[in-house]
Amino acid sequence: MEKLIITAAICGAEVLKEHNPAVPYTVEEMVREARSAYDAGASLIHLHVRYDDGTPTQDKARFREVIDAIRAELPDVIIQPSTGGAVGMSNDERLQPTELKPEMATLDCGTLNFGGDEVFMNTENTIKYFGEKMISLGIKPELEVFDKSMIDMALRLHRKGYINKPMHFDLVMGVNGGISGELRDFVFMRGSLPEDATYTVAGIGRYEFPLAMAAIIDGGHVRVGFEDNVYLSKGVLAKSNGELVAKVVRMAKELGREIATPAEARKILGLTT
Ligand code: KMH
Ligand code: ZN
Repeated sequence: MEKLIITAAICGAEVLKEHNPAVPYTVEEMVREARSAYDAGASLIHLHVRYDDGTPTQDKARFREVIDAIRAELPDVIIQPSTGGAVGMSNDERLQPTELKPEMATLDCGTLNFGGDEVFMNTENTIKYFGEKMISLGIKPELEVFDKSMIDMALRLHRKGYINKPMHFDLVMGVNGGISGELRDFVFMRGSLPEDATYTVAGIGRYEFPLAMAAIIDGGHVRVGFEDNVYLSKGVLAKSNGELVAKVVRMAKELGREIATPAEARKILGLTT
């Protein structure tokens, strides 16, 4: 079985210090959290950025500042900026970090309710626009799918030339508005992917570790981090993203799955450096 790529989604756009005081906002805090995840075994950082007061932003200059600071400490880690940003941002606002030509970026494959009155908008034309942009800049998309219909959309847009193969999916499961994170849902989602695709699973909240376990057994990859879940176990806040990564590493070791280095992760994902 392939080695396990662990992604750390260290910050997100919605989670706050009120939820867990270790959620990073400043550049220094972002570096601290990236390092803790890397040292524990993460090879890939899924990156949102904030201003110092915690406000989410897709500002290119802020992304550059955070990426440069992480790179200075962790030269080989894969950095994957979000193009999802936060609910309500415009397409061009969201796309700003792609101008920095990262190796990867997320590409969200459909619209979904996001709790309360929030709607995370990704129309077909938005997905095409983002897909074309990533192809033109040589960026590998991580296809964020929050439901089965979004896998179908990604496959349709691949056939139309907006997304290249080999495709890499992130099965985001348990968002309030998307598919839930039960094992039957995982089997359905995973079974709907093309044979030549790779995937990672991001279980939200209490689904994080059960779905990590399922993906480890299945040969998939795993995403954890404060963006998705702030608890190490029921009622126990994680002190760092690294603690969440370390738990996945322990689970993988018990199941005999080795952890990928960034170089090995690049090979598995077909990234060129
Ligand atoms: N913050 C969510 C609205 C992504 O990074 O591409 C979107 C999100 C997905 O987090
Ligand atoms: Zn994200």
